[in-house]
Order: sequence, then structure tokens, then C-alpha cells
Amino acid sequence: MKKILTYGTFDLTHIGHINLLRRAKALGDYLIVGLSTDEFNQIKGKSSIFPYEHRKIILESIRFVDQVIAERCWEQKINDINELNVDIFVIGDDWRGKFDFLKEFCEVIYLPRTEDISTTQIKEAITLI
Ligand code: C2G
Repeated sequence: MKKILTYGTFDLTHIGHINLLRRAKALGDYLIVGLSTDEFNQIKGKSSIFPYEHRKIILESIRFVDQVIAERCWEQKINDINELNVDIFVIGDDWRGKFDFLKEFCEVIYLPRTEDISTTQIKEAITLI
């Protein structure tokens, strides 16, 4: 079984997230998502509208997603890859190069982001209503 791992905040789930998850799952058989906790979001400099528990339930309801784990820090990826026997680490190409150090432990793939959609854009659009 080929296991895929990705990470993110996945707030206000939108087509960009779904496109990422769909393409990630297509690379293997089992997709694990490391979901940023509310506390880690603060470290990332992000705040999410939906709390972690809601974002987790939403992700677990997406048919491409097989397992959701908590992403609590930057440093957990290598341990997660080894502990979960991950074959491929996948993330959007806005991170291109940032996770090349994981190539020692698994394949690393950066997927093109979906254009013209982001959680920030959604938030801005809502404030204009
Ligand atoms: N994404 C995308 N297209 C968009 C928006 C997001 O492909 N229009 C991808 C991102 O590249 C990422 C995933 O969807 O792979 C989740 O995006 P975010 O929730 O913004 O995650 P991010 O803040 O990039 O967190 O340790 C890694 C971080 O937790 C990644």
C-alpha cells in the first residue's frame, strides 16, 4: 500500500484544497493529512475561522482523505514519515524547495497550486458583502 502524506491548515475548505487532496490521493492508495492545530497556526502566523475539531471533521468527510493527524510543529514531519511508513510527501508548489530535506526519507512532490482561490480571498470577499 503506497502511503501519501501532506500537511496544511485547510480552513474554509475550497476547490484549491480539494484539487490538492484529489491529486495527492491519486499518487497512491492511502492519504494522510497532517492538519495544523489552532496553536500551530499561531506559530505559522495564520488564524483559521474554523477551529481544529471542525476542520478535522470536514477533512475526514472528504473521500480522498483516509486519515487525519495533528500537525503541532514544523519538526514532526520526519518522525511522521518514519512512524507512518510514508512513501510520498506532497504539498502545493508555493512550498517548492522548502521540504527537499525530506527526500532522504521519502519521495517529495510539489503540486501546482489552484489559481485564483485562497482562504484569504474568501475572507476578503465576505467582508465586502
Ligand atoms: N493549496 C493549493 N491551491 C490553493 C490553495 C492551497 O494547492 N489555491 C494547497 C497548499 O499548497 C497546501 C494545501 O492546499 O498544499 C493546504 O493549504 P493551506 O491550508 O494554506 O496550508 P499551508 O498554510 O500551506 O500549510 O507544514 C506545512 C504547512 O502546514 C502547510
